Amino acid sequence: MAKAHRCGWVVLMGPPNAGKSTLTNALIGQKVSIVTSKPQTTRDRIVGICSNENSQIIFMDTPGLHHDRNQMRGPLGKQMLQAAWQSLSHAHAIMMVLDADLYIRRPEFLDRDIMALRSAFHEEERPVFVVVNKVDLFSDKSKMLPLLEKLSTELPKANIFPMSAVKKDGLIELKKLLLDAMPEAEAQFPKDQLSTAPTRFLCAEIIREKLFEHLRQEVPYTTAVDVEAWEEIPEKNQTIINAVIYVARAQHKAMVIGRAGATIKEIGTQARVDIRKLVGGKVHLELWVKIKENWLEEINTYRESDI
Ligand SMILES: Nc1nc2c(ncn2[C@@H]2O[C@H](COP(=O)(O)OP(=O)(O)OP(=O)(O)O)[C@@H](O)[C@H]2O)c(=O)[nH]1
Ligand SMILES: [Mg+2]
Repeated sequence: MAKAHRCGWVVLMGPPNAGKSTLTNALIGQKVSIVTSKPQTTRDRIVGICSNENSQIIFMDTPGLHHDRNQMRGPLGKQMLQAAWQSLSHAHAIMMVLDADLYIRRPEFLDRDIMALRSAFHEEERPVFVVVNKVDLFSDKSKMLPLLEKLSTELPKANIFPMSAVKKDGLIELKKLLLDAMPEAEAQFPKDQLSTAPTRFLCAEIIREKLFEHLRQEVPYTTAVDVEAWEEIPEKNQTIINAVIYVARAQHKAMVIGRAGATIKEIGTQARVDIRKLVGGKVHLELWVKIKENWLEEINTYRESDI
């Protein structure tokens, strides 16, 4: 008898910088969500789709939930919280991603984060997977035992899963467990579709990733990117893209541009390499920096209408 087709939604949630976007990309096998070493990189729900002949799992990567609610104030903070909690309501299974290395170095942070987890998920009926990520960062795996014990005591119904998203250790096993948790259903998206995000949005995200990588302290948090113009010239196999980097202050504009334009040039060069992989063919990328003091109040980023 033919195997029933499974299809369902999985949400990735957790504290900032735990590796949710890295894990999303690893599960999809392609980069759909940007990754940086700075916390609070992801600002929206990012949907990545993993299909094969008998199944389709739709992953929702979400913004990290900061333990300090004050860090998630204002329209941007509100939007980030909303993206995370709304995604949770659509999920058939929940994946909490935690940074194992952080809790081994700073055990007191686990109590803080586990309290939030317990209150959110102790009566959860859906399958909960607690991914204990970044285990590649320490060779003595016994260091993990107190952490695993505490998690299984506090979250007795959860499936605790140590792994490394960067090294892809444990990935196949995790996918199998997730698949078993998916309902029998037909595919909801074409099997070759990797994300529901429009290419223009993914392009703006790539530029934002490079801003996070090149700018220090609070500056990347005060920037937003908007792709204003997009022109495809098939006869030249070229895409011309104009994007605006919004900053909140004149001082930040100078930092984004850098001395003699060096920083923005580097951001543009690196972004173009990744955008080429996304769109194929030649890419001509023009970046502009504009000051818009209240861009944070006027957030109008891409919103998904499919769920
Ligand atoms: N060593 C190691 N580093 C990892 C692993 N997974 C993620 N990282 C690193 O952790 C940092 C944060 O990764 P992200 O995937 O952006 O984390 P996130 O949870 O999506 O973060 P926010 O979007 O800011 O909430 C990056 O520097 C990653 O390279 C892992 O398994 N091992
Ligand atoms: Mg992220």
